[in-house]
Order: sequence, then structure tokens, then C-alpha cells
Amino acid sequence: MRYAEAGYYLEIDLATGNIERVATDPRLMELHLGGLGTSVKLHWDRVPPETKAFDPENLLVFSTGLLNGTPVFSANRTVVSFISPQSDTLAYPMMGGFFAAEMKYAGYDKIIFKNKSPDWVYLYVNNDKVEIRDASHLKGRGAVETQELIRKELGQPKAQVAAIGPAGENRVFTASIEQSRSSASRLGGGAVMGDKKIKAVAVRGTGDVFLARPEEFMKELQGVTDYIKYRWENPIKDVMTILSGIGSPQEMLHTDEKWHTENFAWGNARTRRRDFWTEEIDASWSKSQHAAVKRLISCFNCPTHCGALISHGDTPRYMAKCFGKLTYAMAAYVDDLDFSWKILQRATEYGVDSFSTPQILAFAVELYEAGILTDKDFAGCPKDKEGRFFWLLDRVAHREGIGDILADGVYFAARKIGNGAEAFDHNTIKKHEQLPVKLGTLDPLYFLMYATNEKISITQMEGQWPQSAFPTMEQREEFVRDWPQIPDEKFKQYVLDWELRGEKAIPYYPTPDMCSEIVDWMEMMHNIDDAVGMCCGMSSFCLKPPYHIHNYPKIISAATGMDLDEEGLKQIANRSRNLHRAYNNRKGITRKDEKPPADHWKRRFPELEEQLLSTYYTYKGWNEDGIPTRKRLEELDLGYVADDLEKRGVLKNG
Ligand code: MTE
Ligand code: MTE
Ligand code: MTE
Ligand code: MG
Ligand code: W
Repeated sequence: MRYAEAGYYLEIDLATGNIERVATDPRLMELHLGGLGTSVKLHWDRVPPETKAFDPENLLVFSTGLLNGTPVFSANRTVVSFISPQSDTLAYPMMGGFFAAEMKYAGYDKIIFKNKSPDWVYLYVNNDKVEIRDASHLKGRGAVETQELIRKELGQPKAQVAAIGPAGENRVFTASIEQSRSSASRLGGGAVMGDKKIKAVAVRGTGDVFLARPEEFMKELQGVTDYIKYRWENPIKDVMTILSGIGSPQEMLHTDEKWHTENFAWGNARTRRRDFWTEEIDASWSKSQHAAVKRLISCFNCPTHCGALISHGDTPRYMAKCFGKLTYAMAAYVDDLDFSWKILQRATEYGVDSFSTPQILAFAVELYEAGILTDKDFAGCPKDKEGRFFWLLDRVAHREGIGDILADGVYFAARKIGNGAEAFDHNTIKKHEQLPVKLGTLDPLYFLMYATNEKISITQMEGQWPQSAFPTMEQREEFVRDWPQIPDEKFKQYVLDWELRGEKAIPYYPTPDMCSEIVDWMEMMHNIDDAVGMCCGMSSFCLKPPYHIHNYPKIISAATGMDLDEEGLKQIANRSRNLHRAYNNRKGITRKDEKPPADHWKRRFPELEEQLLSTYYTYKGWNEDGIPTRKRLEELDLGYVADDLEKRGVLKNG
């Protein structure tokens, strides 16, 4: 009997049409839990570093997390993993919604695609019945409409469908995979899916997931329920509204965007719009949002409502959440929020990442204004800001004209265009577009998160540490008073001592040693979330979340029957994290790649930054190049990884 996990992978060879249901080794859960953890192991074992994104050998893996399908609240993430066409590293965008639970109920922990299909297909999984079906009639259809068309065609209104739109079909490097209210967005999963000619994956499952010790499990869950209620009734004081509660950023609920609009240098521009948020804008944006949002919606088994059903004018209905509402309007320098709802609808149907794509469009406009792209490149493009963005989006999604070059993302497009275009590529990390945050003084914690994390996005790292020091001692005391989530009591003192200005302020405080401890803790919690399939919006992405290092071991133990304590859980998280690092090292990532965009902060501290990296690497058990040492790998039962890295010359002198 397997508990929590299904115990089977579904292996699909798209070249031969062979489908296999393969029982997994129970040891895998003990070593890596599930989700991202076991997926990293799978890629390490099967995909050698020479493999590129569009090689047939690149695996595309849809994975549930260890706790998906159990009653654990908000465990609803599907992790999609593959080698990214942008970064050439192991990418793992995620989606919530309802897909993961359905897959578990169908009896599979992972669906693994290898090779390429000669013709357009979609996969249909209905419990034990699995078919590769013709999708030629769906080619060119939107990522949202495809989901509905497939449900109708199958006569399965309850099937969950993850689909790509035209952007994925055309291998646009920022193509996403869309599913109900959710999206696996970043790093080009849609492009890899399109390259394999998979239009969609439809899943229906009606089986059970078993719990090892149900009574103990429900008792732990009761504690979580009580805490969620408590947190709702006691919002955290003196922090931004979106950080005061739990749930992924409540952008669909709140309308006050003063902080984001004025502090981010939106578009590809280097300047902030400091006085953007006027009373007029406040009124017009609130009105626009209240008119567009029909209702707030949640993912599978989640008590919060972070997404929204959007119906705007005569555009078809779709679902959105978080920063989507801001990224296009701000990138286009359009002050009317209505524009966002319209273009976001089209972008969702095309299936593109709403962080990277608007920046590619803004980059094109910047190049045009600088005379690097010309009227010839923009032939037929409307002159107004809104029309221009729609036009550019259409070109990118279909890889038409200049859109074909832009579709590779800012980094590659800049190099192809040349003629000074490289200077406009100033917001990528490891060849991947970031949210265009442009702030004042270097923040040492964010520096480490941006520079070193494998997701290549801070979303996977930040959350549990306050975004800035509290001005008064009373506020600090209030914050640390009730903080059971921390792994060590000393973190409280760090908050108490942390000042807004002076010696004990950023960039020198928290010190590099403290920063290492804090970042490592936050990252570890994200890794656990990604392995169990938890939405980090209910966990490591928030201040004082319901799930933490003290209750997770008990919940996981009761669900799976493993006897895990805190040390055991940390060991597993560190094992998977180091394996992921080693995988990317094997792909060529080293210290030289680990830097945030040059103008992310105005005031930089090169010496301190080097010291931060070195201190953090040492803390992690990595060498000066950012590669795990043999000693570290052996402590984590990863001796075979050290052997491989040495054989390849990636790891030198232990
Ligand atoms: N792109 C699309 N198409 N749809 C979205 O909802 N969400 C954005 C971004 N890109 C989003 C999107 C937000 S708010 C986040 S945090 C990241 O995707 C999440 O990245 P992931 O899906 O790759 O994990
Ligand atoms: N949960 C996990 N485990 N990992 C993540 O990166 N991103 C969060 C949230 N939950 C995230 C996550 C953020 S910032 C957003 S906006 C939403 O997921 C994105 O939801 P979606 O991926 O379902 O579209
Ligand atoms: N950072 C600051 N300072 N303030 C924020 O509101 N939002 C987060 C995060 N970082 C946020 C922030 C959210 S919801 C997302 S989705 C990520 O920024 C996206 O960052 P990325 O491009 O690095 O993934
Ligand atoms: Mg996502
Ligand atoms: W987000």
C-alpha cells in the first residue's frame, strides 16, 4: 500500500505512441518527497547536460506534489519541468487550479513525455484508460478555448485540461501552459510542449488517495484550520496590505497600487513613475477593476480566493490573478486599466507569460524609439500605445516579421538585432526577464535570492522575512511576539536589531552570515512547498504562514507513514535543492552567472556583493564557484553526483 503518493508514473513516448504505467521505487519518496524533488531526480537520471530544450530527449514532466489530493488545504500545485529554451537550465513553472488532484485521483504522480509527436496530439487520461488523440483540429485555437473544446469533445465536463495556445505551437520562448484559473508561466514550458506537438493534456480521475495515519493527520490539519482563522482575524500590522494576510498576493481584491506602480520601473524603461498614483488614477483603476472582476475564485481545496473571473466588455471571459493586471498597462505606459483586461485576455488565449511578454513588447518599442528598429520592422503597426502593443503581441505569438526575433525573448532578440540593442537587455537574469523592480539601495537578502535561486525568480524564495525593517522598537516587538514559524529563536533578535538607517540597516545589516541563514531558511521552505505541491501563497510566500518547519514534518509523517522529524525534512529539502544546483552546474551555471540586473538597485556595493555570495556559498557547502563540494554532496547521500561532476570536470579539487 502506498500512502499520499499514487506510486505510478505515466510514461509517454510521443515518437512511438507507446504508453506505460510504471510503478515507482518507494525509496524515492524517502529521499526526495515528490513534486519538484522527485522531478529533479528524474531529470538528473535521464536527461544529460548536452540536451537542449528542443531536442527530442528533453523530457516534459507534469508532476503532482506529495500531498496533492489529500485533504491538506491548498496543496494543489502541478510542477512542470523541462530544460528551458531561455535559460538552458532545469525550469519548473507551476500551476494551481485543479489539475494535480485530478491526476492523483487518476492514479499517477507524474506524466512524463519524451520525444516528439509527428502530428498535433493531446493526451487523454481517464483513470486507467490513456489515449494519445488527434489534435489537428485544435491547432491555432486559444489556450483557454481549447480546454473547453476538449471537455466537450470528450463529453467530460469534469476533466481538467492544461493547454497551450498559438504561442506554444510556434515555440515562442515565453509561451505558457494554461489551465482553468492557473498557468505554468515562466521559462517557456509552452514552447517545449509545442515542440513536442502536444496541444493539451486532459485528465479525469476518480480513484482514492490513502493516508497512513488518518486520525493523527486530521488532528494536525485542525491546527492548521485554527491558525488560518486566527491569521484572518489578526492581520499582520505595519506591513503592506497584500502582505498582511495569507494567500497569494491579493491583487484581485485590492485596488490600491500606489506602491507597485511607483516603485517598479515598468516596461523596459529605467525610470520610475514616481507621481503616477494620483486621485484620478485611484478612482479610475478602482472602477475598472470592480467592473471587470465578476467574482473571486480559489484553487482546489483552498480557503482563500486569490484569482478572479474577468469579464470585460465584449471580450470572452477568462481568469486572472496577481500581477497580470499591472504588467501590460505599465509596460505600455497606458494609464487606463481597461487596456489591461483586454490585452490580458488575448495574451492568455495566446498562452504567454505575463511577466516576460510585456517586457519584450516594451523592449521593441524602446528599440524603435532609439532608432535601432525601424519603420520597416514596424510596417503596419498602429501609432497609438495600445494599438502598438496589441500589434506587437500578435506578431510575437505568431512569430511574424519582427515578432519572430522578439519571440526568443529580450536576451536573444537583443543579440540577434545587434546595433546597440544589447544595452536594452538590462532586466534579465540567466537570460530570463524579471519583474522590472528598480529600487534604491542594494538589499542583501534580495541580492542573494535573485542571484542564486534555481527558479530564476524571487517568487520562489522570498516571503517569510519582512520586506523592510520596522521603524520603531514597539513595532518590532509586536512582530516577533507571535512568530512560531521561525526555525531558530535568534531570528527574532535580528528583527529587533534591524534599523531603517544607520549601521544596522541595509546593505550591511542583516550581515552576510545572517542573510545566509535567512535566505537558506526561506528557500528551504519553498522547496518543501514545491515538493509537496503546496501553494506558497498559503505557506512560504507569506509572513507567518500556516505551514512551517515545525508542523510540516508531522503532517507529512501522518500522511505518508514515514517518520520524519525537522532534521529529516531539512535533509530531504537540502538533498533535492543541491541536486537541482548540481544539475544546473552541469549545464554550465557558475558564480559568473549569479547576478541581478545591473540597474536593479541604484546604489550597488560590489565588494559587499562578492562577500555575500562567498559567505552564502560557504554556508550552503558550495565552493567559490557555486558548486556543491564533495563533502556536502556526500552528507546528502549524493556521492554519485560528486562522481559525475568530477568526471565532467565541473567539480575540481573536491
Ligand atoms: N503568465 C500567465 N500567462 N498567467 C499568469 O497568471 N502569473 C504571473 C507570471 N506569469 C501569470 C503569468 C505571476 S503573478 C507569477 S508569480 C508567475 O507567472 C508564476 O510563475 P510560474 O507559473 O512559472 O511558477
Ligand atoms: N506556489 C508554489 N508552490 N510555487 C510558486 O511559485 N507562486 C505563487 C502562487 N503559488 C507559487 C505558488 C504566486 S506569486 C502566484 S501569482 C500564484 O501561485 C500563481 O498561480 P498559478 O500558477 O496557479 O497561475
Ligand atoms: N517584491 C516586492 N518588493 N513587492 C512585491 O509585491 N511581489 C511578488 C514578488 N516580489 C512583490 C515582490 C510577486 S507576487 C511576484 S509574482 C514576484 O515578485 C515576481 O517576481 P519574479 O519576476 O522574480 O518572479
Ligand atoms: Mg504559475
Ligand atoms: W505572483
